[in-house]
Amino acid sequence: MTAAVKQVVVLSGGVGGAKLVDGLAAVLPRGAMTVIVNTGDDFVHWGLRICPDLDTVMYTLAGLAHPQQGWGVADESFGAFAMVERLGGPAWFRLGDRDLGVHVMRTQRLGAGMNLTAVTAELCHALGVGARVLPMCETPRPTMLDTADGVLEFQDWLVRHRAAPAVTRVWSAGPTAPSPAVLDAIAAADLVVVGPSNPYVSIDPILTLDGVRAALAARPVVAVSPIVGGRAVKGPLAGMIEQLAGRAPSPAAIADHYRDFLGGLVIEAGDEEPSGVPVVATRTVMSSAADRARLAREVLAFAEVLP
Ligand code: FO1
Repeated sequence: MTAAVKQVVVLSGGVGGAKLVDGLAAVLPRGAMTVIVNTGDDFVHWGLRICPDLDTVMYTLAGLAHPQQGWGVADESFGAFAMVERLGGPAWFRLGDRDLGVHVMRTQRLGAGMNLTAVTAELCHALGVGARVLPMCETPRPTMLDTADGVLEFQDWLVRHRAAPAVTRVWSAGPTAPSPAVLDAIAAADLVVVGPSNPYVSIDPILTLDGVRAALAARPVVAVSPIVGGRAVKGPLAGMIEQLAGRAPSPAAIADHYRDFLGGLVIEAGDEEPSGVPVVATRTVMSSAADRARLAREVLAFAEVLP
């Protein structure tokens, strides 16, 4: 690639993906980044449409995200949660009062007939988020997991069951059409970055939408490994690679998962191993805003030298 990177599209899900998005937002000019976000984690809870990965990206870019958790809002109160619990309502999924404000507004705007892309843009604008944040599709497409305890929806498995039941299959229910803006963004991208997200539950829901893998195969694509030293930086990924791919968690497992469109892989220094694609090794664990910006710069620099 020779031209300076103009439009960057990031595929993101979970906390790791949002951190890299934050670093890219810090180093790219305003208007240069579009984030395509997994909505397979979405569910209806307390009668509200909850979109965890959209909110994690939005809160992170708005500087509102809970610093340790990565998801939810900093400086939260749980007055409403405590009342719901007192009334015998579902209390396995912690919703803070400020977070609730977003779910209330999103549910109200969707109910008024707006689509999720428009509602997300409205919420991001209100919170001062400059990047374009796109849900992967407009309609619900819940991620389902076949487990030893039966078929579970994603949040039920991850939060209520603490990701304990072994997973034999991850799949998506619902329509398979990406939103039009998603395919347009990929087609217009000078570079696509796949964040350090869980390939099975955060990225596959995006890849399995009609036309997405083919669109990616026509663009330069760089991924950041979510596996460091054979372990997941956060969440249940290492066990999922062993259960679903029947192999040890490693950069090669990530490279193979994205084989048909991957141009290069950014891995943790020390994890070097043959993985069939160009690789750059650096520090990929992001513990500060400086780490996020540095990794973002290294991803962009790596993309510049790819064939
Ligand atoms: N994760 C938990 O482990 N426990 C929770 O109670 C919880 C609440 C929650 C509320 C809003 C939100 O946007 C995310 C929340 N998460 C919680 C995280 C969520 O399950 C994951 O971040 C994503 O779905 C996958 O990364």
